[in-house]
Amino acid sequence: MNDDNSTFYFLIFSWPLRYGGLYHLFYQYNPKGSIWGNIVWAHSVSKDLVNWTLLDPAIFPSQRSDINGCWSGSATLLHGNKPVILYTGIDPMNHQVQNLAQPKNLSDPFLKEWVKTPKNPLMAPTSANMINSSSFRDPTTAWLGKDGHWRVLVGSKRRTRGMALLYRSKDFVNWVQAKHPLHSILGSGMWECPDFFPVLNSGQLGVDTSVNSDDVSHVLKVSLDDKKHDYYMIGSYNASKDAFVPDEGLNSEFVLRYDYGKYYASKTFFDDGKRRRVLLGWVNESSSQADDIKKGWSGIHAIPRAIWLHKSGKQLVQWPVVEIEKLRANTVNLAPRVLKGGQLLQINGVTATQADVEISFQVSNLRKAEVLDYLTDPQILCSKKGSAVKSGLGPFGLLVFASEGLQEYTSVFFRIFRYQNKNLVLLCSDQSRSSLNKDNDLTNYGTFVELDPLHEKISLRTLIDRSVVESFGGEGRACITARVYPTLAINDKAKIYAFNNGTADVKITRLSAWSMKKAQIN
Ligand code: DQQ
Repeated sequence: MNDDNSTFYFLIFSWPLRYGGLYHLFYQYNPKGSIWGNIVWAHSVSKDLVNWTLLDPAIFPSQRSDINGCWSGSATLLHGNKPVILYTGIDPMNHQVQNLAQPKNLSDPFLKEWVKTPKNPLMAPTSANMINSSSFRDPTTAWLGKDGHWRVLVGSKRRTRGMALLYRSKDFVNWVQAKHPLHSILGSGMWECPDFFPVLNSGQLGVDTSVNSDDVSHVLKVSLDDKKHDYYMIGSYNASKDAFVPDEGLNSEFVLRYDYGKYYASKTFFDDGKRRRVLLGWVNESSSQADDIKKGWSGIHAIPRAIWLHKSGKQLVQWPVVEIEKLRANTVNLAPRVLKGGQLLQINGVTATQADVEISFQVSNLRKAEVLDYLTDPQILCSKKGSAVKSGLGPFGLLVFASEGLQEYTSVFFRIFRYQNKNLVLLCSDQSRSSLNKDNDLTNYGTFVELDPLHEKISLRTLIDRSVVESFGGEGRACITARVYPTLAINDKAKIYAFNNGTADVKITRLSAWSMKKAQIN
């Protein structure tokens, strides 16, 4: 499986239940093999975003306009709770075109059958519009303007200029390309899977995709094909010009990422029932293709995250949806304690291969913080200074998937630096020792976390599940997802530790851990 194509909450009106709903998740899927190919839209439903039931593929090649593949796209809920899907079809000439599908029967809560309009394709590259037929894909969820016209974005590029082409329609069938893209950036390359949505300027609630007022900022997220990461910008949506204006200026480049590990082709949706915006993303493999074929599957979707604007207005915050806590079993709470320089503290009593761990650290002063002479890319810093490299303040954090003799472990940790007059908190996920199988991708990941290490808690939550380690630093201000395939640290052989490999002591102010029950899948 790959890209998350769309999720929405579909209300079911039935008597006597009267009111309830199902989340519908669509994603890119190869029904004939475990590596990319033969792409259809797989379809799963859930009542809680945790337990899922797989249905038959919703959209698969059947028309001239999608005969070579049904690639990414998005759903939109039209007036009266009517879902529709716009997706990219690959036509007989291997051109990318945009198609529409609708549920056959709206009284089926599972929305099993989808019907394509015979008018497809609704948007196509022509010699007149100068669109490159191999760079025209992944329509967004549409939003409604005050003029009653729907708007949708399609990812594209012209030479090296990545862009989000804008289309408008009154009836969702006839689409007219706007003269200017919503936004474009020279040198950014192809924009895959764009997403464009409002976030409230204060608070954690979400709003519908069509909302635009003084109370919201807008987020433009794109999956940069050249970098294979999901980047976003915060700004405003100028509805009269139909243009996105980044807060950092029109010429600003993509800097912020949803996740500094493996995370791509993600999508958000507005969850009306819980009034939140939820993010779903694809986490690709660290295993080799040969191993993927052997194991018979590849690609997973990360735990859905609630997403909102940080009070600084400068970045987003992400947190696993609260429903995931239903899987927590046997809580282990450790009393606050000092973790001495060089100390390893085993966290007993939880299933180490399937766990949720929350830990907070406190440092009493920053005298021992290592001085950085120049600012380096945090990922490079994490590669040079893995968990075995000592400094004054750090590395301290968690060792997960650790084998008995520590031949294998994955470490997620903080390191505090002093750079000019600023204290910098680095969060790393170090996979270099995660597996003795060297065919795996063992790259280290890292990012700075915008937090004041003297006055705020230095917190980390890590969700561990067999081959995935999803970490949330600084209460969701920095996320790193890693894929690991240990050979020794498996089943009941795996262990979890808190560790401090710095020279200065740090205090653990909170440590709670849970074994996680299995979600019911299928
Ligand atoms: N995956 C889809 C494309 C999209 C890419 C094809 C992103 O539509 O651009 O499976 O991973």
